[in-house]
Amino acid sequence: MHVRKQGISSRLVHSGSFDEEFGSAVTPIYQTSTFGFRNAQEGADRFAGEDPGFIYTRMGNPTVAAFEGCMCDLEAGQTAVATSSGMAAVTVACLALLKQGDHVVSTASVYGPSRTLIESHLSRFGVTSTFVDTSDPEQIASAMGQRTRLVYVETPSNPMMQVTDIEAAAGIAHEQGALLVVDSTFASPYLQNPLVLGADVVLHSVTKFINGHADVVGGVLVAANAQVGRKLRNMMSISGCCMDPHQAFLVHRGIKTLGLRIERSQTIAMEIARWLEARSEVAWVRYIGLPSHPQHELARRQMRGFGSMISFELKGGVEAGRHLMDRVKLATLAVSLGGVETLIEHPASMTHAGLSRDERIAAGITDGLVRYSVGIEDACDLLEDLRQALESAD
Ligand code: LCS
Repeated sequence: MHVRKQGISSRLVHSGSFDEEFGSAVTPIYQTSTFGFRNAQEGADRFAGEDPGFIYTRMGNPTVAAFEGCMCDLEAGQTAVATSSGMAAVTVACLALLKQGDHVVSTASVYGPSRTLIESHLSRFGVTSTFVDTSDPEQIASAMGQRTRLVYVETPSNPMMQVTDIEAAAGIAHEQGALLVVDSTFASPYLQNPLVLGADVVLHSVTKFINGHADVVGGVLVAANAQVGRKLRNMMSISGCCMDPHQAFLVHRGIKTLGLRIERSQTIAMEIARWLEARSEVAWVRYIGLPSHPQHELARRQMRGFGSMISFELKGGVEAGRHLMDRVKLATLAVSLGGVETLIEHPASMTHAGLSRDERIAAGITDGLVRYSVGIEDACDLLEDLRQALESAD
């Protein structure tokens, strides 16, 4: 089905969702580990890549392929590869695109485990890395070396909401013969398309906005060209980081309402961010939609909206933050983000606890920072929840 020319909301609903065999409105769950061959020649042809049929679910499956087709369409890529989790997508990208002796330049405030993977685990295989503030293109350029093969950017970044200029980063990476991989989890394909801006690979933790209902863990990689796409698919299959058909069915169902969810949650997020900024207890607020955000103008150019992630710090620091997290009643105190339910968490002791304090502070992740993922509840209830938590004496 050729749907490129349709608007994003139409494509969210329809891409990859039709089953040719019986005309079912959504792709069914092909709950099978393996696919029979009609004869030995057909099996040989499939393994040789001369017959596109399915072989074995770790390598590919119709339900998973339907979701991959949808992601390829939404991100304007050539090849999409679904993975068992967002971290599986990060791992597959790194293993597929790096070798011993290579160097990675990355965003200092990436999701904690992504940094730990690159800095503490890939280093055991001879891969070196430099983490910089990629919202400043000059810092990317000056971190590049002879052996830099990958620029790995997270934008907006978790949890500091730093926005990196994807076009500028692609220019710097390509000039040095490196590839640009963008973790676009915080934006989702509804708000930003990194491949259109020159990135080679875009990745998502589909656990977040794409699925949107806090009931599935998954990931996806989309490559701008087929050659890189083949490397990613091979590594996904070899490493066993595959998405299973039931997971794919659920995330493909979730993505249909991505636009509705984001439109609503980002409207509420703007209201809450403004409210927080005006509160005397609050030291600072980071929300991309606020003019006070350092890359607000860049986000306006690069993204189609500001999303629903807010970071802030209370004047009372860690203690005040803990007090708040323990007293909210409607927001759930939990990690993860991008779902229909509002979540609150403490990066220094939770999502980013794997980093040393020095690394965290250098990345701007202060001890008192609180991260708030806005869901689709009523704005007035969320504001009241925050108000009572801020004002409760004990
Ligand atoms: N990339 C980003 C930007 C993320 O925020 C996460 C998870 C991942 C990759 C990994 O995806 P996963 O394997 O969990 O599907 N971020 C989380 C967070 O901030 N809280 O809990 C998980």
